[in-house]
Amino acid sequence: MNIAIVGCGFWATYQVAGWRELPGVTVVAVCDADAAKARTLAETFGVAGVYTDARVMLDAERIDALDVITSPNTHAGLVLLAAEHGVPVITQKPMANDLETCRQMVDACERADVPLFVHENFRWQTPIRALKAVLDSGEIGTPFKGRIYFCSGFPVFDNQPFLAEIEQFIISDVGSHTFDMARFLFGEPARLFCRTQRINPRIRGEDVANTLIDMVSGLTCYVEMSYASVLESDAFPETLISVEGSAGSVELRKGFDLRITTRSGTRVEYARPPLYAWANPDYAVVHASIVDCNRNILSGLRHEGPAETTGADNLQTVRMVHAAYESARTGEVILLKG
Ligand code: 89Y
Repeated sequence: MNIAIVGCGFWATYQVAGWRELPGVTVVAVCDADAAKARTLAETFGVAGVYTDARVMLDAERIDALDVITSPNTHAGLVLLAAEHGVPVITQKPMANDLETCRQMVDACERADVPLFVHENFRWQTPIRALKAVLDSGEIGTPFKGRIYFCSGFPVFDNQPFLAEIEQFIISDVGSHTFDMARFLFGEPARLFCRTQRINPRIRGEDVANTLIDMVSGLTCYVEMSYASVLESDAFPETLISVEGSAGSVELRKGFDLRITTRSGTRVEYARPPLYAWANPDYAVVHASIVDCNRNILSGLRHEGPAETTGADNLQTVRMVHAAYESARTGEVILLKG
């Protein structure tokens, strides 16, 4: 599998390192409008092809997939370019900044018969998979209530300065993950209500969002997100989750402890992610999940099994993101079913 990368910024280093963990995969070319960035990434990983124009790269290289790691406003153009070249394409989240563009991307790839995947990695984190296994085992009975908590004061803008500039920040950047995890754990949403705030005066978008979601199953899920939290024990980048069911409860605490309580007592499972030497310690659990997410996408690319985070699947998560913005704007509950 020959992969080409477009976008050689902060995240690309980890994405390339993640690909290199998988047997049979070679990153053969990298591209960035900033030639120095492309050269640096290529030199770090010994990549032969270095480009500043994605079209030139796609014309010149024989590749099995294009991995798009640019800022969200450029995803659509690059996905359409890949579709035009008949090249399977993977894009970072959010697929695009608005729902209509996401739909067009999915439609264009379907029409060109080109597989489209979204690199949605949070659902691939070791502790999230372990939590899902507990739910699927039936040990806590039928889940009726969930809480997904991602609140932090971590200075995300230092590594990803563009996040301070975007008008829609935390729901689009983090809600893409938390809402996707809600779907992964609890099924599809029926309706939601969201309130947002901007606490940090130096950024453009909202940095706090609280969303109450009714799932089709009847479960009620509360999703809390913040980058304005001053906390004794900041869990960044861990997502803390608790679920109550008819026969028990499960809680994912900071440090990857999964505490499962039934009427017979509490037991603890440790759901620690693998530690890769190349991972940034501040993001270790997320970086480890890049490998598992890529492995799943690879199985889709090789027709070995279905990939979970296809463009069509991710449209459902994108609908939630924009329903949350609509709810915050209008003060209304937004229906999602159907
Ligand atoms: O961009 C975001 C993501 O995908 O995970 C955490 C992050 O880096 C900052 O919010």
